[in-house]
Amino acid sequence: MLLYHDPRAPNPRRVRIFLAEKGVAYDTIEVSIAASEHQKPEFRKKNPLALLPVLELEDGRVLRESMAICRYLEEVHPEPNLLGVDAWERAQIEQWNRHAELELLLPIAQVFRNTNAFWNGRIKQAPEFGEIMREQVCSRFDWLETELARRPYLAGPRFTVADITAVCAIDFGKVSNLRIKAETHPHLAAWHARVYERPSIKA
Ligand SMILES: N[C@@H](CCC(=O)N[C@@H](CS)C(=O)NCC(=O)O)C(=O)O
Repeated sequence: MLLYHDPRAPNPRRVRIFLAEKGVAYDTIEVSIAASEHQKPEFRKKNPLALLPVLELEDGRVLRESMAICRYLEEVHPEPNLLGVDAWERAQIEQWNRHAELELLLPIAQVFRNTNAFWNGRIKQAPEFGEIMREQVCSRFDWLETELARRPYLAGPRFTVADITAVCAIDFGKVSNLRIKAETHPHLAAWHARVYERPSIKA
């Protein structure tokens, strides 16, 4: 398997952590977003949307969208389970993973895209919208603080894909000065430290 990724981008990191948890060997090709390599016709043959990650199988078939890739990997490498073992747990994990995508990763990415000089001249920016998204992220950190006071991981008692999405989102916030602090968010910070005990986090 071959993963097209950018080491600095959050969505490819989700897949790398997922693969590390599964213990699956794979090769990588770095596609630099900063150098606009993802816009080149060669990469667009893999993903016309010019987005990372893309997973290419041995037979040349390609998969894009982080969760589609994770679902495929879970089917072909069922252990350790990261997407749920029964109807209730699968639904819980889906719910929390969607929360992590829509309530954390999306607004955090919007802060970056609309306020950071990296995107100057690359996309149209709306800094005011970026600042509105910043407020939303801060309120979501407060909300997660209350949730994680009740259980060790996002979707329940064990580590799942929802934690992978959330940690990649939160870490990506740092570039926009969105940080969780132990003084204001002790349970969220403790969860983050717990996730960082896992070797897969270095992937
Ligand atoms: N929903 C997609 C999102 C993919 C995505 O937005 N990837 C970012 C990197 S984290 C990207 O390639 N951005 C390049 C750009 O916006 O030009 C997924 O999870 O795969």
